[in-house]
Amino acid sequence: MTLPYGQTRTRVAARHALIAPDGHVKSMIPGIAGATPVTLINPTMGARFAQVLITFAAGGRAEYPADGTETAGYVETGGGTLTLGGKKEKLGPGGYFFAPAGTAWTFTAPKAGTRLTLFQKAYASAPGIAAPAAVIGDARDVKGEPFLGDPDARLQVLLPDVPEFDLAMNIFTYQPGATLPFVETHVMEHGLLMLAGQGVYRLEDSWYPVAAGDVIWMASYCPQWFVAMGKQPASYLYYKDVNRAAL
Ligand code: UGY
Ligand code: MN
Repeated sequence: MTLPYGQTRTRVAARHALIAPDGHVKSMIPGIAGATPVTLINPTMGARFAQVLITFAAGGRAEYPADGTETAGYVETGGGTLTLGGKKEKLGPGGYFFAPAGTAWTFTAPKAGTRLTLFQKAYASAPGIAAPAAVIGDARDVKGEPFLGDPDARLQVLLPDVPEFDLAMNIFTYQPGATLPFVETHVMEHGLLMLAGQGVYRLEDSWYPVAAGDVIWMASYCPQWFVAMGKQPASYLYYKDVNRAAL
């Protein structure tokens, strides 16, 4: 969509942000070559995690070292080869992974135009709870469960829902007209990528029309609500910090 000069749907507020694709600017990241990384959310915005979109050219690669950062990754389009924890697997659209802190990983041999979204945070250990293990999966194999009993709003939980994991990565798919059942207000933060369709997102006291390609940051306690609109289902990928003490 071409907007008149000097206009954008992007809004960056104190406790939420909508980043529309028209405003993307690359910022190179060590270990990434032959690709365009865009850091869409990070602590400079007030977030406690980062959301990065990497769009690969043919022959591009991403190499991440073993350090204190953990990464959940999702292939939106295209595909490539993931090397993680002694495994080497091809990921296509819907392929995803979790690389625990202390585990190096690479993504190589991408198809031209591959879009890989990363959610990254510093791993938070908890007394008596083991560190999480690496995961490689395909969203097509994960059943969507009705959200709070609504079969028109289905949630796919991509990572194990156990205390070892201090982050979640889910896909929410809504039939046109379906909604989040109430305005949620919670301590967990979200990073979100609209994968398909359109709708209206309420963030604090603002209502935003959103469509595939849009990215949203919701800080802790940002009141949030969504309604899917149009004739196609709407779906989004999102990150959430989970399973750790309140203080
Ligand atoms: O998991 C969640 O908190 C989810 N229901 N939030 C959201 O979709 N904005
Ligand atoms: Mn939520």
